[in-house]
Amino acid sequence: MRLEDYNPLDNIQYSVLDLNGNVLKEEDIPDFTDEELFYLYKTMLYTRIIDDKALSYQRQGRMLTYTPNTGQEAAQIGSSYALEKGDFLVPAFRELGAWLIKGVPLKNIYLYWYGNEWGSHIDDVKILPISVPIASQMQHAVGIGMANNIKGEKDVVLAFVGDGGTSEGDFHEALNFAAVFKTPVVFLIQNNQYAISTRREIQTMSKNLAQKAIAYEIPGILVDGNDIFAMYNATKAAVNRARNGQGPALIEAYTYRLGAHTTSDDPSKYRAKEEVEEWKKKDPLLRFRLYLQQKGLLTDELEERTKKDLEEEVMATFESIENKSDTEIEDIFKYHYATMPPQLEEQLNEYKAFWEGGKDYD
Ligand SMILES: Cc1ncc(C[n+]2csc(CCOP(=O)(O)OP(=O)(O)O)c2C)c(N)n1
Repeated sequence: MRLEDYNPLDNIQYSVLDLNGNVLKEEDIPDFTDEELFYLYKTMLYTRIIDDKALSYQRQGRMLTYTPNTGQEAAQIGSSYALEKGDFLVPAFRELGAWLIKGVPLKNIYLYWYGNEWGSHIDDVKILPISVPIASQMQHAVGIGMANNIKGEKDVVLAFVGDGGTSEGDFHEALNFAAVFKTPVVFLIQNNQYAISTRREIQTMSKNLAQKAIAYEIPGILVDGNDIFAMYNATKAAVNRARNGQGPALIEAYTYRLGAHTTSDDPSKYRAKEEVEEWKKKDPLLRFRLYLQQKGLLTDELEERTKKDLEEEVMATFESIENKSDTEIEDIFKYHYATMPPQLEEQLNEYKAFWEGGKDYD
């Protein structure tokens, strides 16, 4: 497919499968082996189980704040599967499926959400750490793209942002510079319909978010974000053109956050149960499962067995990090400056004294 053939102003989502897993566009089915298809589904299941377990650990008081991904698996997994090993993934904070596809070990992910920044220390994977300041990662993505151009490297950057992030200045600055410098960056908006409690419709007057590409003279495409094949194809097309020196593109993955914004949020305060029920019918796992079942690649028995194995793996991984931090107190203070300034040193000493328990201080 060519991104240039799609006009976001048409406001039509690009899809390959319908809600029942039937093929809408036979010619757009990616050329995956059976093993690849199963691997993609298994990663979707893995993502869902990791989410469910993290929520239950948090409710048991065993995990800190966590950002659920349920409902957004196809947007994350389909897109990141289009990357090569040398390509960079630049996440926001809700991209669990993409981290897994890129090769981030679950241990790191759980460590991070457990409150240990060492989780962000990931060897041999081209990925930036989680970025909580909304849309700030967009600038970093463009910087990496510019560096790739200067070095003459052909690697591409896939940068994620939420629908809320598109209202930040960083988003627009990044798109502008990416277009001006023709950087190999694919911008992917996970439009899960909400920025915490602010629904997309009241956040911007644009009909869709893909059309924001037009102002920057780059291709923009609106994609059914719950369709793993559509997400893969659109991202692959954007990645290919970026690698060929044709510059950036913008993809809007139209999806839905089925769970809460974080474990501190109660979505029933700002959205109707009926709305969530409607989106449950569009669950990306359901659609892909139906497709695989029709192809004879998935049975209930295989699904149950796979789930059980994954659950055991997820629980064992969490237990391997729980209450086992070997982080030094100094780590919190050490990495901000090459040489620690006196104020920070004073704070470190106070903090150490506090933990040693021997000394009162104001
Ligand atoms: C610069 C900045 N402003 C505000 C916040 C508080 N905040 C955290 S998440 C969030 C909403 C983000 O919405 P969106 O970009 O749609 O991503 P989503 O959470 O839906 O994945 C906000 C406002 C922040 N982290 N950073």
